[in-house]
Amino acid sequence: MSGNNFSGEGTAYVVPRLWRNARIATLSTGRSGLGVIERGAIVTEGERIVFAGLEGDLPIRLAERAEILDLEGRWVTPGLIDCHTHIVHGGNRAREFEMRLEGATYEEIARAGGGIVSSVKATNVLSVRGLVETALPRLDALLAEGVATIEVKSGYGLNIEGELKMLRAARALENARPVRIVTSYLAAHATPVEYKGRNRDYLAEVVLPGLETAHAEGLVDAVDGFCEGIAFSPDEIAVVFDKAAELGIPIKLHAEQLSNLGGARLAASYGALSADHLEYLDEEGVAAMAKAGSVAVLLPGAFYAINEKQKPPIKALREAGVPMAIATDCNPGTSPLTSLLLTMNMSATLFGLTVEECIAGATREGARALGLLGETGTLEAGKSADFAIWDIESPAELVYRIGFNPLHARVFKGERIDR
Ligand code: DI6
Ligand code: FE
Repeated sequence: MSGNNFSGEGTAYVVPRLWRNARIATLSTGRSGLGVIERGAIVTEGERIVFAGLEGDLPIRLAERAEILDLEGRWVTPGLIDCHTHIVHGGNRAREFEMRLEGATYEEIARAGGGIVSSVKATNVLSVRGLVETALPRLDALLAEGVATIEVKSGYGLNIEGELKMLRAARALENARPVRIVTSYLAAHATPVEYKGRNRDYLAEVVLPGLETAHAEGLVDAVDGFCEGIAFSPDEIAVVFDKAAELGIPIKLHAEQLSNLGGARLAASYGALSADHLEYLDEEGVAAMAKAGSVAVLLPGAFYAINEKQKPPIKALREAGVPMAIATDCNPGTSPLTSLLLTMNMSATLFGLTVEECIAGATREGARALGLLGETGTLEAGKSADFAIWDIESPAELVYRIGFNPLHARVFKGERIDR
């Protein structure tokens, strides 16, 4: 895949690539809307974008020596970003899905040994290699739609070794495929059976020491938690966030998914990168997020799969200027979804996001939710050369279609990868 590096006389010289004859949606904040440039061109040098703009404005010094790739008028967007997933996990919960269709409740399923506990069992029996192998088909489904960056959470180990294994598997995905992986430590996802009714002991004996170990191994890009009646209270989550702050790790939170416990407010008080789900977010939570600059990560796949009726307060978020990202939440229980394109469609149809908000939510705002906006998420000079090339007539098609994939090719760190 390399091949455009010439080394001579001790200096490496990279031949720039000129991706010309393109209609580019830069998503640059310096431009309005999607930041569209008709008759656009992108120049990459190695892994970096060095120019993205009007082909007519191309500096001659770049154009002259570049390898030319004609995109034949196709649309180009930043590589997509799925900023909230649980793609590393063992097993599936199809049987549980069937039981729900037959009328069983979550509680009954959990009592029968199903629910999150069954995913913990199925995850902990696998090795790092086994976890990678079972995650790869899900990863490949996302990549086939032009995804370049994926956040992956732990949270189905619920013991130190299990959480470490999940994070090692997540990191290993980056070696298995051309993709950028960002990890979140989510040991505070559920209480394991052996700690039932003893959340504080679980935090003290597993979550906190596990975080120190995982961090020392370089496995943690962010710390996450599940703040919910069936999981952890704000006070308990605060214990985890205090440790994250002590270690200098950014935080994010599953908040206000099934009820309003003030999780988003708590997360915002720690300067959270994001608060995610947010169906039950109130005005106060919106204001706190706006003040902290935390991104609202919307997860319509989970909303759809559990047949939730309460929608996140999109209008209030919009009016308060809270940035909105969207993600698959790919997980075996509440969102067995591996399509970011379908997620865009759901965000529009179920939550009322505009086309622009959907595309920004799966690119620029996803990067912001991961603290990666300086590196990716828009097509601008200096950023990683991650982009998706589409066979579409207009960007709205990316959001409008249901179950159709118009990706022509993707480019990751300057290298073209055909589907
Ligand atoms: N919110 C969810 O919807 C999932 N986790 C979370 O924090 C549920 C995970 C599961 O049921 O396996
Ligand atoms: Fe989640």
